[in-house]
Amino acid sequence: FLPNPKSLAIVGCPFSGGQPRPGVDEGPIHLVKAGLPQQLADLGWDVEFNGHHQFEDISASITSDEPIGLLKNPRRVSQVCHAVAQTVSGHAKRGKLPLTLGGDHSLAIGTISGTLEQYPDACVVWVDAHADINTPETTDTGNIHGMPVAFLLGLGSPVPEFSWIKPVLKPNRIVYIGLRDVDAGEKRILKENGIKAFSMHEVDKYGIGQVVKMALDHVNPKGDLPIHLSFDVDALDPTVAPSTGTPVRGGLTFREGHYICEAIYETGCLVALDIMEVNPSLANEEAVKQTVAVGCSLARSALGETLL
Ligand code: NNH
Ligand code: MN
Ligand code: MN
Ligand code: MN
Repeated sequence: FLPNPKSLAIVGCPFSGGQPRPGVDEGPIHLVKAGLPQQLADLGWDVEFNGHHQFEDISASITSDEPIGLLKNPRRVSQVCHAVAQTVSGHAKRGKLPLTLGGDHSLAIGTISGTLEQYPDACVVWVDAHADINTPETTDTGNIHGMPVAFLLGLGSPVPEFSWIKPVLKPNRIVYIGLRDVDAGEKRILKENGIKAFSMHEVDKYGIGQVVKMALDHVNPKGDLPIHLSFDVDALDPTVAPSTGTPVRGGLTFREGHYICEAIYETGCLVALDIMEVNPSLANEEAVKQTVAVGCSLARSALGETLL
């Protein structure tokens, strides 16, 4: 599925409305300023980047965005994700691999909807400390970045403001790696829907090589399905990626994170990539630099950078 000649489009998404901490909207700006487009061009990709997505019109058109139930900024999140879905599916239709730079992880409602529009049988590898599968009923925080997977699966009672989402993702087409902070309601949802997840416990037990193999065997048993990789940098240990909104100790090492990306590139099935939740306003300058650099190197690994 990898486009030939290798061609990708960067979808910079300066958006933070799916969670409360300001600054994550600066993530894509820092990743691009750090040289990511050129780094990918150096790997042989034809890189399209025409500036970051503009969400100002959407924000301006929403005069009041009162919570719906517990959901915060629901109209803004929904409309931003709808716009991102159209951008991502548009790039995919034109044979480009969309690389979305977040921004908070609510954006994955858009990116994965966009991917599934073009590749209805795509599977999702979700790398995260969190399962992001709360429904509007189970959420404790009301932060929509903790809910994108539930929306994509069509779980929970429908929210009219999000009715554009086609809940076409199937529970057996998503797999998690890196989980270690999963809410009680989310654990129930994962069990009830038989969703496969490899937590840090399994990473410790089997090693990352075996975990990635088992994850891909589950979600892509014949190796013939397109893969969407959605990588939340908080999957990495906070010593590796400190500048993120909800760091959780005990995460993936630098190499484990990169191994996942390399192994998925090797499948030849990658069709879309998200690098999410880099927040350059959290932590000191050195830590920000380190986190931005890790975001860039994860993207490079997923897009074919090899060690030899
Ligand atoms: N589970 C929590 C919630 O629903 C935290 C989610 N936070 C994340 N997810 N950063 O990746 O709010
Ligand atoms: Mn800045
Ligand atoms: Mn996440
Ligand atoms: Mn997370």
